Amino acid sequence: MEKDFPIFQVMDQNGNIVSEDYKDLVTEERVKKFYSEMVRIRTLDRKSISLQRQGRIGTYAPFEGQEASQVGTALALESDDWMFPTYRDHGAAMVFGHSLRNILLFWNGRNEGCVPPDGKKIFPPAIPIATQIPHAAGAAFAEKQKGTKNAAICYFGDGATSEGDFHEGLNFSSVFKSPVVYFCQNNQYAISVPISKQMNSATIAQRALAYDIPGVRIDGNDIFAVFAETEKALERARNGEGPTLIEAMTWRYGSHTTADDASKYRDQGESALKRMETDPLLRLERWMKNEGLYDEAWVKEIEAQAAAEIDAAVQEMEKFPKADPAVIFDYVFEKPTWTIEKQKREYLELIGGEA
Ligand SMILES: Cc1ncc(C[n+]2csc(CCOP(=O)(O)OP(=O)(O)O)c2C)c(N)n1
Ligand SMILES: [Mg+2]
Repeated sequence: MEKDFPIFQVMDQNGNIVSEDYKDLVTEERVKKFYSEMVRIRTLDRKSISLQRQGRIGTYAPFEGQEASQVGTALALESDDWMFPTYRDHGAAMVFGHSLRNILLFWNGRNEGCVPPDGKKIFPPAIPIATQIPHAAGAAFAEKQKGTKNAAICYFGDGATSEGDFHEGLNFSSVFKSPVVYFCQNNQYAISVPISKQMNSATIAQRALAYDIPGVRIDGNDIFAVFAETEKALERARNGEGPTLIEAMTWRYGSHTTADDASKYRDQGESALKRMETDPLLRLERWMKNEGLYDEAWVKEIEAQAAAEIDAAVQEMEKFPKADPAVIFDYVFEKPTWTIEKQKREYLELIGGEA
């Protein structure tokens, strides 16, 4: 099966173009956009880890290593499309136009952080694994029924493909030809469970066969491959040809979350080596150097811009009015059960607040 689903690359790890058909895709302007967005989201990611370590946000899920997958997909979307992220896809949400302040509020446990800017169709990050897959199938189907050309992108990890929701979502959208792109970031781990213990099939892409939809396997650290295949899948979706499953091979360099220690279950040497060889930013840098387009002053400038933008968002997040503790009970169900009301009363009494 692995040879039926080869890993598609436009650019190899040394920054050389290996798919001549896609040469036109690689323009200086596009490279600069890809690079600067990857810097922006990496800066947010690193800053968030340090905020968590200082107790200024809650548990955080880092995505360093997966930037090409997130930026390449988000930049392929049209502004009226839908985005269904997981807890690890706020890089994609940021590139698609989410509010940075709200992304940080989310990581501070605030329900306000789930709200996208007006008109942006970005769902709250799915924490329960794979629940967003049927949501995306349904939202995309609704767009089709309304006769629009809008599509949806749905992100999930390798672990999510073991869930029933994955199969239900793919089946539904295959039958009804929902305009949705299923984008799996295969970072090869579901927390501490390696993919070899997660599934018996050699690839995730081959699961598309069961639903008679296209399944492709790509190098998720090659931003050109990500962009090209996502665009192609979106075009199919808009043309009424239904969903596509993309398996993007990648790796998270950090831990699952700030509450996890990857050294307990993963060879750190292997991760360090992967970073040297496959880092999506380094790869683009190598392309720029090969072409004589790497400009250190420009890189410093975009790094400084990203840092300033993120610092300003952190200040806004920290200035945001304090949370009302009652909201953790108020948003469980539309109408609270008597047990939740009792818990709320007891909790507010305990902390000296009012019911
Ligand atoms: C329904 C459900 N079961 C279990 C969990 C606990 N859990 C949180 S993250 C995770 C692993 C998911 O791995 P993967 O889909 O590969 O995504 P990644 O974290 O690697 O991005 C699990 C099992 C959960 N959040 N939801
Ligand atoms: Mg995973």
